[in-house]
Amino acid sequence: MLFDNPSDPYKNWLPRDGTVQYYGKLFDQKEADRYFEKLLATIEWRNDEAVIFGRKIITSRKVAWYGDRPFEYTYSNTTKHALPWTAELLALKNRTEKDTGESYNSCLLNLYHNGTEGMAWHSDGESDLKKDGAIASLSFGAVRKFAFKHKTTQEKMEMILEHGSLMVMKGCTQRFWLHRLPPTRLIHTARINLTFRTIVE
Ligand code: MD6
Ligand code: FE
Repeated sequence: MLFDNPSDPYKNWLPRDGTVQYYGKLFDQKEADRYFEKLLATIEWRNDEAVIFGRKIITSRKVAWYGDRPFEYTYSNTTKHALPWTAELLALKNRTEKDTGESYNSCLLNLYHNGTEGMAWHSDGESDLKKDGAIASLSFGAVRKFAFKHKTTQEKMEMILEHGSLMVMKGCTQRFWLHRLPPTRLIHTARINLTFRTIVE
C-alpha cells in the first residue's frame, strides 16, 4: 500500500481551520482510463448556466448532477433534478465511501475540455449540504493544480490532483477556505471531476 501509493491520507494539507486529505491514485492507469472513457460517454453532460454581473452566460465546462433521489439543485434561477446513479457512479461511490469511511447521497460532476476551462474561487457551504459534512473528490484525465485560499488570512495552499485520485475536504473547511481549479494554457486534454456530497432535506 505505502509502496504503491506514497500519499498519506492521514496528513492534513491545511495549516488550520479545516481538513483536506489526499489519498492519491485509487486506480491503476488502465482502470482510471476506463472510468474516464465510460464517464465521458455515459454521463448526461450539460453546459452550465451562470449569472455574472447580471448577464446570463453559458459556461464551456459541462456539468451533471446524480443522486439517491431526484434532489433539487437550484443554480442561477434554474432548478435541476438529480438523475439516478449509473453503474460506474455507484461503483465509484461505493469505493469512495469505503476509503473515506463516510457516506454520500449525491454527486456533482464537472467536465473540463482543456486547461482553459477551470472553476472560480468558491466554497461549497450550501444550506442543503450536511453541516461540515465530508465532500469527496475523484479526478480522471488531465492532471491539474487545485488551490485553496483562507477567507480571512488569505493563506494559500496548492495541490496536484492526479488521474484516478481521491481528495477529501471535511470539518469546517468550507466555512474558512475558498478553493478553485485554476485555468492553465499548458493543458490540452480533458479532465473529469466527481464530488460526492451529502444532501439533507
Ligand atoms: C474540481 N472541485 O476539482 C472542482 N469542491 O474540478 C470542487 O469544487 C470541489 O474538488 C468541494 C470538494 C472537493 C472538490
Ligand atoms: Fe467545490
